[in-house]
Amino acid sequence: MERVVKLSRFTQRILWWELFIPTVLLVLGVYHGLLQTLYRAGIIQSTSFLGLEYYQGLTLHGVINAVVYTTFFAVAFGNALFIYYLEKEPKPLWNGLSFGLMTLGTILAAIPMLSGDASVLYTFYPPLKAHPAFYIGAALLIVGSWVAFFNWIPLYLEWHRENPDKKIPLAILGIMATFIIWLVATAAVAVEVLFMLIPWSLGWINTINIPLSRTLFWFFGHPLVYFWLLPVYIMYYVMLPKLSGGKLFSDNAARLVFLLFIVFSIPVGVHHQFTEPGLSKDTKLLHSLFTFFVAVPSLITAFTVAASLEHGAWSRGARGLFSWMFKQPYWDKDKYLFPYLVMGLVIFIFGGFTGIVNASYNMNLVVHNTSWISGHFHLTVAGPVILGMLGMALYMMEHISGRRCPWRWGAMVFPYLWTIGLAFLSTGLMIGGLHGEPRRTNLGITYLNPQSDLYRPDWETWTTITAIGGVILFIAALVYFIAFFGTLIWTKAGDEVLYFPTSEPLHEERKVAWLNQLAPWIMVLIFLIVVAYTPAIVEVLENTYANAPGYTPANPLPQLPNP
Ligand code: HAS
Repeated sequence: MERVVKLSRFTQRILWWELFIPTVLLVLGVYHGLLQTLYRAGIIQSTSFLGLEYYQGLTLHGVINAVVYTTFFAVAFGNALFIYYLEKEPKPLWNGLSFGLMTLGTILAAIPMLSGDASVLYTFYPPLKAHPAFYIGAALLIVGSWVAFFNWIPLYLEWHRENPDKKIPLAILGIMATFIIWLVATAAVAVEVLFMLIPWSLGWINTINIPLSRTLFWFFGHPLVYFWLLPVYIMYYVMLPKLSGGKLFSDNAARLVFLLFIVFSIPVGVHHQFTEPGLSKDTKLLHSLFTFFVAVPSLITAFTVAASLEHGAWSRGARGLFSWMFKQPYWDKDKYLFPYLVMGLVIFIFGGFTGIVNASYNMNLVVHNTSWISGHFHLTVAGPVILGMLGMALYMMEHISGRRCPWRWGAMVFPYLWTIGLAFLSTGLMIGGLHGEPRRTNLGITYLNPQSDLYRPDWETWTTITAIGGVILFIAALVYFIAFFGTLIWTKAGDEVLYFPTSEPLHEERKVAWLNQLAPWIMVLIFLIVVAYTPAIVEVLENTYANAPGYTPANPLPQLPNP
C-alpha cells in the first residue's frame, strides 16, 4: 500500500482554493489566446468580443497564464510537497496570510486590466504605463508567494536537525531551489516596482529610466522561466520514472541539476536585451556565455530522464534501441499524469533548441521581436510548464477533494490534443518570424494590415497555421476544463488525502555533502550576480536615456503613413 497523508481541514481548503482560483482565471486567459491567433490571421477584425482591445486582451492572456496561474500553482505544489515528503504541515496562519495576499493582489491587478487601465502586457515595460493598482497588485501577489516560502524554511531546517545523516528528499530540494531563485529574482523587480513604477504611475515623478527598468525587469524575467520550469522538473525526476514503471537513473544527477539552476538562472537576463542601446557588447557577450551554461542542467535532464524512461520500459519487457519510446503507459487512464509529463518533454526538445538559437547573439538579431520568440516561449511555457502544472493540478485536486475525475478519458487525451495544437501554433509563429512577422503587433496599425502598402502576403500562410493551432488548443482546453471542473462537483469517493507517485533511485548512491546543501550554491550565485550585473547596472545608470515620459496604448492607434 502506497503512503498517503491525511490533511487538516484548513490546509485542505487552502490547497483547494490555490488550485481552483487560477484555473477559473485560466478560462479567460486561454480564451484570449484564441482571439489573438484569429485576429493575427485576419479571421476576426478585432479582439473586442468582451469589450477588450488588442493590448488589453494580450495583457490578460500573458498575466493570467504565465504569472498568476504559475505562481498560485507553485505555492500550492510546494505546500503539498512539504506535507507529503517531510510530513510537516506549514503553519496555518502564515499559509492563510500567503493565500490572502496572493488573492488580494490578483484582484487588485485584475481591476485595471479589465477596465483597460493596465494594457502593459506581462512585461509591463515602461514607457507603457499602468494604473498604480496593477503594480501594487503584482507586488502583493509576489509578497504572498514569499510568505509561503518563509513558512517552509523553518520546516526545512527542522527536518535537517532531526535527520542529520539522511539526504533531503529530492522533491524538497527541488522546491527549495525553485523558491530561492524566485526570491532573489523578485527582489530586483520589487526595486523596479516600488521605487520606479509605482511613484511614476502615481505621478510623484514624471519620467523614468527605461534601460534601467528593463534591466531590472530581466534580472527577474529570465529566472522567472525557471521558476515555472522547476516544479515540472520535480515531476520529471520524482514522479515520471515511477509512472513509467521504472526507477530514477541517477538521484545525484537530479540534485546537481536543481543546484546548477540556482547558480545559473539569474546572471543571464541581458540576453533579452541584445538589441537594446545602453548596454555594452561586452556585457551582452558575458550574459550570452552564461546563457549557454544555463542550458547544461536541461541537457543533463534530457539524458537522465530518458534513461529513467528506458529503465521503466525495460522493466516491462522492452528490448532494442528505440522500443523504450513506445512501451510506455501512453493510454493508461489510471496513469493519465504520464502523458502530461512525457508530451511536455517531447515539446521541450524543440523549446530548448529554439532557446539556444535565441541565446546566440548573431542569430538573436534575426529572430528578436519577431513571432519566432512567441513560438519559442509557447514551446516552453505552454508546453512542459503548463502541461505539467495542469496535469498535477487535476491529480492533486482528485486526491485532496476525495473525488475521482468523472472523465478520465478526456483528462488523458487532453495532452495529446494540446501537443498537436501547439505544433501548429509554434510552427506558424516561428516560420512567420523567420519571414519577419513581428510579435506584439496590433494589425490595425502596421504592415500586417492587408489595406496597407507595407502588407506582406507571405505571412498569411503562417498566421493561418497559427490560427489552426489556436483553435485546436482552445478545444483541448475545453476538454481539460470539463475534466477539472467536473471533478469538483462529482460525488465523493474517498478521503481527502495527499499522494504522490514517488520513484526510487536506480542505484543506492552515497550522500554527497555538497549535493545536499544550499548555502554554497547561493554564495556562488551571489558572486555570479555581482560579476554579471555590476557592469550592466553601471552602464544603464550612465547612459543618456534616463528621462522618458509615460505612454498609454490607445486603440485604434493611428495608421502608419504609406511610404
Ligand atoms: Fe527562453 C525568450 C533563451 C528556456 C521562456 N524564453 C523567452 C521568452 C520566454 C521564454 C517567455 O537567449 C520571451 C520573453 C519575452 O516576453 O520577451 N530560453 C533560452 C534558453 C533556454 C530557454 C537558452 N525559455 C526557456 C524556458 C522557458 C522560456 C524553459 C519557460 C519555461 N529565451 C532565451 C532567449 C530569449 C528567450 C535568449 C530572448 C529572445 C529575445 O530576443 O527576445 C534553455 O534553458 C533551454 C535549454 C533546454 C534544452 C532542452 C532539453 C530537453 C529536454 C527534453 C528531453 C526529452 C525527453 C523525452 C527525455 C537544452 C529536457 C524523450 C521521450 C520520448 C518519448 C521521445
